[in-house]
Parts: sequence; structure tokens; C-alpha cells
Amino acid sequence: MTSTRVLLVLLIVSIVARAQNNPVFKKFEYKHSFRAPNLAQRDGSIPFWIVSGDAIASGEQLRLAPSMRSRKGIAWNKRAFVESENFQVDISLKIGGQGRVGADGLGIWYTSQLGALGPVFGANDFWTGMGLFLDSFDNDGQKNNPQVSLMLNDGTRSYDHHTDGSQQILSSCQRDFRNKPYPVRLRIEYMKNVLTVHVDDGMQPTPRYELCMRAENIFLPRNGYFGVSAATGGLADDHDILDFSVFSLFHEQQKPVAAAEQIPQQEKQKYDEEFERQMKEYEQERAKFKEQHPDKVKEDDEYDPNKYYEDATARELRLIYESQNAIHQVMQNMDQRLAQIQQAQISGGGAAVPQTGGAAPAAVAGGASFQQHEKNEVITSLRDLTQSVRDMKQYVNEIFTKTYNIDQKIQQGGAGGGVDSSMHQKVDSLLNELRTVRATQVQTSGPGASSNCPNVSCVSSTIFMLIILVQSVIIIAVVFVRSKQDKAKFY
Ligand SMILES: [Ca+2]
Ligand SMILES: [Ca+2]
Repeated sequence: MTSTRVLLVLLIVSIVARAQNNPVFKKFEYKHSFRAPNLAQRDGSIPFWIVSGDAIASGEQLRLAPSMRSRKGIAWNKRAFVESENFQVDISLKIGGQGRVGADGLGIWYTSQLGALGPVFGANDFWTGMGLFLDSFDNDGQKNNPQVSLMLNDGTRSYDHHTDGSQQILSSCQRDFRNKPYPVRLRIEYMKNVLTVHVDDGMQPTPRYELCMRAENIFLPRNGYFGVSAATGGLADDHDILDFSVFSLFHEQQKPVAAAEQIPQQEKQKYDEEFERQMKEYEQERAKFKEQHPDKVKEDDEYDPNKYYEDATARELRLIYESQNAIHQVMQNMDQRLAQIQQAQISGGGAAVPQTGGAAPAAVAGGASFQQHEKNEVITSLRDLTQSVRDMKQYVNEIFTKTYNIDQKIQQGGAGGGVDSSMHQKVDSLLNELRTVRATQVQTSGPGASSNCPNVSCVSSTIFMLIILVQSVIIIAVVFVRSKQDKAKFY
């Protein structure tokens, strides 16, 4: 009995001693973080971060990839994390879409170098450091997605999407993070070469963390860069980050002051002075501006949620605009392809003339003298073209649906407060245009139709784009004016 008591006392004493030896200091690092509601500046940039690809930052969120097919976006912290060897990152995110299944997922990174756009959840392969993946889509059919998985890389390995990296990941846990009522929170902690990841279920406003993984003997690069990325595939979710908060952690031996001293004193002073100078200049400019334009400043200072929120209509319009851009791109590609094919035919025909003595018609002779690889090229081009037309058809269908939805919405809204009839006419005519384009497309992509259409531009791409663009601009203008009027009514 006495021996057990002594053991128990010893155990308690040792725990207390250990706790006293390892107190953790925690410091918020704003230069590595971003948070709603002032996540981005008005120009869509995030201070100290690079935003690239399809990522769009607003005040409320960083949308890394929208719910459209084959999109990818990244954001990387421009400043290396030099403040400490240990860190904690608290992330708040929303991933979701209309489908029962989503794709591809989202990556959270800590790498030795700045990341770039690439195939691993939107970011580059062969990275050095840590990649934590929120992998939505079950590529290997093991019924273990959505999952949170951790992969370390020394710059030599390529992530294997087909197996969800099952042979490469260090650890993982299966969590459904899609379509949750509240943002899903993640807490990553790296302390004394132990990495832990806690995940919250997103079912209530305050986080309820559960341990997802704990890995020991982890050696992450020193002075690395934090990053986030996301990608969509054939299926598409919205991938939004609302909060990315980095804290540097210190145990007692390394106080936070020690980190500040890592920057040479002279350099630090220089930076501080420069900062002071710029702040003074800014304040002076601001004061001057206030004096000259008192009304504008007043407007500027007022908090207007509309600046930060994107309502459903604005979103639809943005999506339409993006789809139109995509169509434009597809059309440009088609144009190039056609030019290539035409050139191939002409050059093939030209070369054939001397061989056949010029007796046979050039086109037939050209066909006869086609080299095998040229034939293959043309066939591939035609295949690509067919694919492009198919894609375009789908895009047009998407636009049609979206325009239809807007029209419905406007009609519903119109029941409440008078909407001007010109708006209806505009949307109606846009719908009609789209119907025509859709019908023409069915004809052109149908069997045998390609022969009686001299070339694909029988839907003249420029005119088509012009019509859609002009109409969209009108709609946007009308919606804008209307929303202003509505506001005026409210206040
Ligand atoms: Ca996957
Ligand atoms: Ca899987």
C-alpha cells in the first residue's frame, strides 16, 4: 500500500514538474494570417499574401475555387514564418455544393518555398514540407472520403490522386466536412516535432474539436511558407476559407522576445522608421483628402455590408460572366484549330501537285498525299474540336439555366414591388438568343450537319459574344440601378 502511494505521489509531482517546465507562450502572427470580416482589401488582395488562379478574395471569405468545373486557386503567404520553430494554425472553412458528392478538395500547406498553381488540390506537386488535404472525392473507391490526410514531401515525390495518396500519406481521418451548417474549424499544432490535427464537426457555432491525427518525429522546414489551395474537377464544390490564424508557440527556453531579436537590430530599426514614415504620409494624405472631399470620406467611413457581401443575383451574374469568358476561350481555341486544319490542308494540297502532275483536283490530291502523322494530327484536331463544341454546348446550357433562374427571381421580386418592363424584355430577348444558339448548336453538332455548315463560325463567334456581352452589361446596369432604387426605398 505504502509503495503504491509513494508511486502515485511521485507521478503527480513529475506531471506538475513537467507542466511547469513546458509552459507554452502563444502569440498571434498577423503577417501570416487573414480573417473575416476584413479579410481582403477592396482590390481583392490580402496583405502579405499572394492570391492566384481562380481564387477570389472578398471581405468575408477567400474563395479558393468556385463551384464550377475544373477550377483551381491558391493563396500563399509571402513572408516566411521566422518567428518560431513551432506554430498553431486555426482555420475556419466552408466546403460545399449542390451534389451529394463533391470534388476535388482543399490543401493547407507549410512549405519551404512559395507554392504555385498545380495538380495537387490546386497547388504544385513535388513540394517540400507539409500538405494537409481535405480530400472530398473518393478516387480509389475505398469509401473513405471525405477525409483529412497529411502528406510530407521532400520535393521528390508526386502525389498519386488515383489512390487518394493512400500509399503516401502519413496519417488520415475520415470526416464529413462538406455542407455543414457552420464553418468547419481545423487546428494544426506543431510543437517539438509533434504534429497534431484537430477537426471540428461544423455542427454548432462554437468549435468542438476532435483529434484527427497525431504524428511524432516530424521535421518541417524551418522558415517555411503557409499556403492554401483548392481545386474542382468534373464535380465542383465551393471552397471558402473564412479565417486563417497563425500563432507562434514558444516553450520557456525560447521566449517570444528571442524571435524578435533574430532580425538584426539595425535592420529592425530601419523597418520601423520606414513604417512610421509611411504611416505619417498616409495619415497626411488622408487628412488632406478629408478636407477636400468631406462627403466622400463620410461615405467611405460608413460600414456598408453590400461592399462585402455578394448577393445571389450578383453571384449568378458573375458566374454567367465567367462562363462567357470560358465560351470565348473555347471559341478562340476552335478558331486556332480550324486555321491549323486549313493550313494543313492547303500545305498538303500544295505539296501534292508536282507528284500527281497537276491532273487531279488539288483537294483530292492533297488528301492522297497526306502523311500518316498528318492524318492523325487532323483527326486529333477534329476530336478536340468536337469536344470543344460539346463543352460549349454545356456552357450555353448552364448560362441558359442561370439566366432563366434570374428571370424567375426577377418575376418573383416583381410581384412585390414594380419592376420596369424593359428589364423583362432584356432578359427575355437574352433567353431567346440563347435558345437560338442552343438550337443552332444541336444542328451543328448533330450527325451529318457539319457538311452543310461551311465552317463552325456559322454561329458567328464575334456576333454571338457581342450579343451576350452587350445584353449582360445592360442587365448588370439595370440590376445595379434597381438595387440602388430598392435601397433608397428602404432607408
Ligand atoms: Ca481524392
Ligand atoms: Ca479514398
